Amino acid sequence: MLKPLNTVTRELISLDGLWFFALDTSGLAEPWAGPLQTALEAPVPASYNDIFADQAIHDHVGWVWYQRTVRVPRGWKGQRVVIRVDAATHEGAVYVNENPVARHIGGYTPFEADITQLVAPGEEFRLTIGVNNELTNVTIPPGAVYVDSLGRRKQSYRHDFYNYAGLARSVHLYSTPTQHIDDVTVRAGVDEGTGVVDYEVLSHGPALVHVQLQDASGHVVAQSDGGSGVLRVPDAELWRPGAGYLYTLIVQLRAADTIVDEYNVKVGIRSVKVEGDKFLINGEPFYFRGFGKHEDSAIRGRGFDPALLVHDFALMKWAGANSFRTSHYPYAEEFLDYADRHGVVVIDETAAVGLNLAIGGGVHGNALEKSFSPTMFNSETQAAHAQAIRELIARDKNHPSVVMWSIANEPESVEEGARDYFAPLAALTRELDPTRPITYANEHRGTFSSDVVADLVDVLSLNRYYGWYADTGDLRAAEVHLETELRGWQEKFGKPIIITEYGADTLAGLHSILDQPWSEEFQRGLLDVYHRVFDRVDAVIGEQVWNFADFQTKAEITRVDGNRKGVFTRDRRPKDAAHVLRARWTAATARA
Ligand code: BDP
Repeated sequence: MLKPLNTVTRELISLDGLWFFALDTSGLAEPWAGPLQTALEAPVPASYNDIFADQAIHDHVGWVWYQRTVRVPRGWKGQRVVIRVDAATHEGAVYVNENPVARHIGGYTPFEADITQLVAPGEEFRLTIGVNNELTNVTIPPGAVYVDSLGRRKQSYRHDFYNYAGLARSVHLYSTPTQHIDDVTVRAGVDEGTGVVDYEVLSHGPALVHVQLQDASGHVVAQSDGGSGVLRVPDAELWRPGAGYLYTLIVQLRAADTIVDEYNVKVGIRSVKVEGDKFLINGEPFYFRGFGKHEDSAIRGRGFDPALLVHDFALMKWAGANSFRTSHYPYAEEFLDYADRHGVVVIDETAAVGLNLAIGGGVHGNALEKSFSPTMFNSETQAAHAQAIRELIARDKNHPSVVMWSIANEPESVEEGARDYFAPLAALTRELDPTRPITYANEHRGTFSSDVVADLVDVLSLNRYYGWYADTGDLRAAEVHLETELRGWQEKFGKPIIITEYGADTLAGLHSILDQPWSEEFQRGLLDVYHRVFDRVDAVIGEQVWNFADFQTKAEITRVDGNRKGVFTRDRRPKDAAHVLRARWTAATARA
């Protein structure tokens, strides 16, 4: 799934802006059949929930409708016309005038439709996109829709972030020639200083493939003909953490002397490998410092905003972070493009969060029934999960910043059924991408002795809350228990360990001289404890604090206007803990 681009043969129009908007409760039988009868307008990209001052829209369960008119540029005669939706959370249905053209389930990956036959250059058409926010036991992430005692439809879910919905990323109309490039896969590695770039091009039509690799100043360093091949770059300038050097692969379809189609892919030459308990980037041990994040901000919800993107990266750099995890879903592609350019290391996660009846929103409970069973997370859920993995890798495979796939967050990993559920998914991930290590984020019930999934992955990613959910307020006990557990994992598996979550809810401005949960001092103190332990356990090769910033959740009595484990507030002001991280992480950067 190639991201739409302007090239010498392709044009791109953004359809972002204000669209007409209506809930399906407005009594419209076929909202796509004519102009939407509504007074509401919704911004794209943005989640719709917090935009209107309206509880019913905020809480809506089901379909909503977006509509606008689009004029196809008259210069697109003879071209293929495609509509591309970067994300419709969680199900999207696209109509061109009254024609259904695309239907897609999975709220965080793109989809598109070739609409050439339905539109005419120079003319307008009506574009309607339906978006459904319902989650069930067979969607990724899972959830359940029920009818409450007042007869209202409600959505429940087990993940600890608000179920924001709508068109939170861009929508584009783009053109390609009829003979065109369908897909490009690049796998770059290093062989004793020589960059080795394997490429594969899928194209439509008889034209021949020619590829050229250019360095950052536009010099051709290698080229080749044919749909697949290997390019060798002596003395390659490597893509490194902190220095995202990028080459450009220019892919052309050529017939006689004309360029039939052209597409460009940024290429970072780097190697990634797990060896013993080390994570190697370009053969050197890498230590992950950073955060679990969310796409989350006031008003926009999960809506993409380039100002927020640049600011978040700036704050991560200020703190001395070198990496983040796309917890708990694939982020907008713009995040990865930026990370590629700036040398930020990414753990890329699917939206498989909440496959665990024993926890709800991080608050631990007891499972009354098994998570993996024919009536709960079953073979249909597993098929949806496999599809989520396929779409994640199809979208993100060419990004050098992505060094590892995380196939799930905190699934049930103790039950026997977990192994049957995850073994095929781990195998699928490896088959789709043999070049990157894989992991999943483990929750605390899955200890080194009870977890039945950990041996399927290369890196042990542990989310741990000693001092918070366990040993609440007791940092001395937290230190002992954390260290004992980490040593247990180290001895049993001999694999690298990243603590992919650790932290404490903290109300900015609340202070205490005691170990008082929710105070700024407690958050700092907890981070200090964890850092001391990490520095004593050799297999620990990374620390990613939960969370970068406070974020919205569903209404819960354990949440105060959302989850407050942010090191920054929701409007991105530092709590005291941010300074602790900055001191530790910038010192580490200076040593490296
Ligand atoms: C973990 C989850 C994360 C939660 C966090 C918490 O992975 O999504 O937000 O705990 O409870 O269970 O803060």
